Amino acid sequence: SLDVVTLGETMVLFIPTSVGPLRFANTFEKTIGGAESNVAIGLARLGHRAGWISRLGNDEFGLFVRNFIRGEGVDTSRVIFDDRHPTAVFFKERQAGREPRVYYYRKGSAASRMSPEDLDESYIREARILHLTGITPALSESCAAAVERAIELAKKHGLLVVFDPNIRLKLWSREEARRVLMDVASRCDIVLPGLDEGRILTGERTPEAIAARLLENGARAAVVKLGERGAYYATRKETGYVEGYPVEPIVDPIGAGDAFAAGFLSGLLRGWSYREAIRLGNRTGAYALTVAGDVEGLPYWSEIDPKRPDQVLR
Ligand code: KDG
Repeated sequence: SLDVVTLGETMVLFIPTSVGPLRFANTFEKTIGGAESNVAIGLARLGHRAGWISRLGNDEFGLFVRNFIRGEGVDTSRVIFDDRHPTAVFFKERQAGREPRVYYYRKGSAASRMSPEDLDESYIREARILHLTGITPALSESCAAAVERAIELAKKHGLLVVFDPNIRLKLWSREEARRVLMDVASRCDIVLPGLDEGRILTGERTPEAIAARLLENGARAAVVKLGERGAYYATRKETGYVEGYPVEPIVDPIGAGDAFAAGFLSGLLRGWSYREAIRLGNRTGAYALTVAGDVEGLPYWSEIDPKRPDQVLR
């Protein structure tokens, strides 16, 4: 049985070896990126059993993505290979001193064809936590329906449902993202927005007001991620700030939210308090900042030295 089950799209990711406009980039490193598989890989490295549900093209890149994720110890037994639609790819454009730009080639991908029928109730039922992100409902109507079905099954079988809004404005407008994601969030137990995402979703400015609105909207807990300043959380019983881990220099912030989710969920699975789980999430998030890819920075449990809780060891 699984600790965490998740579903979403994972793409082949090409990262130029040079900095500057993509049109001049001639050599690339090939890896993978996908918010949900990033979280699953992070959890597997921290010692948990994670399962990732998706569709991949029945093509070379599909096999690469599956083998990569499976090689990290994530269960991929429910991945469906689609003969008619391809595996998606995306590119990062490295910009000096700034966050990389992302270019997707994902329209009509195999994963965008995910649907409620792809979900196996007996598989989901066995897990303790369902992790979802707001990327999946942005991919297609059938993906949005799959997310709804996953929530329904999770509730039926008593899983904790955790939701990272992961707003991707290359996939839809602010207005649509807000409408759909607030609706999804209303059925989830824990919501994990970044500060900017919280502002888009609720129209509020401060972490306190954002978290309060997410609780009113239906969540049991909200954690607003504040980068190097850590995170603010609120439940119906407690609120507070949990300090962060400044990292210097930041190589690439993309994927830090997923690394946060992996650490946070690991803490919850270990039975820790919200505060302790968020502290671990802040720490695993900091590791992700140290590399250009999405998953290469995710720490192993053996690197998380509990005797040195204030340190990022790399
Ligand atoms: O959270 C990181 C993700 O954004 C990245 O891996 C790619 O899943 C991805 C997406 O859709 O942006």
